Amino acid sequence: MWNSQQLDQYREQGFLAQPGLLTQDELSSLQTAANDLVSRYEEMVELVGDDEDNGVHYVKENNGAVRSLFAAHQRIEAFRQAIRLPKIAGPLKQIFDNDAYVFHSKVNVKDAFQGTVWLWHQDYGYWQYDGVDDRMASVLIMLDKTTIHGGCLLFVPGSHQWGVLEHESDEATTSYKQWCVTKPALLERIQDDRVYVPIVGEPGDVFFFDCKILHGSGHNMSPASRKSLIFACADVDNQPKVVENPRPDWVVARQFEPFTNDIQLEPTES
Ligand SMILES: O=C(O)CCC(=O)C(=O)O
Repeated sequence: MWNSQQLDQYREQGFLAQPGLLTQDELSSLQTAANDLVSRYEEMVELVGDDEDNGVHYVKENNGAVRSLFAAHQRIEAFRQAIRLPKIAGPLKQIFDNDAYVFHSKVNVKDAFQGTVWLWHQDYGYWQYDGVDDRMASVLIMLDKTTIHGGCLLFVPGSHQWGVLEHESDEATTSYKQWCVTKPALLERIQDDRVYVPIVGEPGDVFFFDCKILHGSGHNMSPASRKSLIFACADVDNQPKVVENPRPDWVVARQFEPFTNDIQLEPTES
């Protein structure tokens, strides 16, 4: 569980880093599962399926490299267990002051030389269209060393307090339809490089972040691939309402079983 300083820091800057949070064993089982899913792509598609509503859903880059694979937490035991670790489920329950469910999960891959950009966005820039409110947060587990040249994430501390910025749909830049912050909205907020911080680190480092933090990441210019496992989570009382064009189950949960049931919230100590 977090102490009150950690919780305050999360609330102020919109994210909290916990370097080395996972043990080597916890990390190894996630790395093995993620490496399997990526390297045995064809085989895994046969095994677990790859359609709109079932199985692990893969997104490939235009150049053929795997970019993301969604929904593995429903089928891969190591992923199911990771989100239930008290050191991960506990802080999420503290953030919401309530139980939480997994809205979606994904392994993001930035393949060596081939992994491409995630344009500047707030996650809630996507999720606002899914019938949920902003009681949402994500946890990112680094599965590989993550460097600036490898196209690490950039966070803008405090930007979660800016409200929902103007987003537009971009289907041209990458293979994945992205909702990104418009250039005028970015120019208003980002005037120089001091505004953002690179999220670099080692395998096993964990980052919790708010659904409205402004973030993005560049192309992987390095010879090292990097993967991260991200769980997008929501307050159990924040379930998607009916919307006009619902997105499929691999990206918008239709199961709301809390993963935080075993966590007892106590008054936070400093
Ligand atoms: O993995 C990355 O580099 C960026 C991921 C991201 O921004 C997202 O999944 O929303």
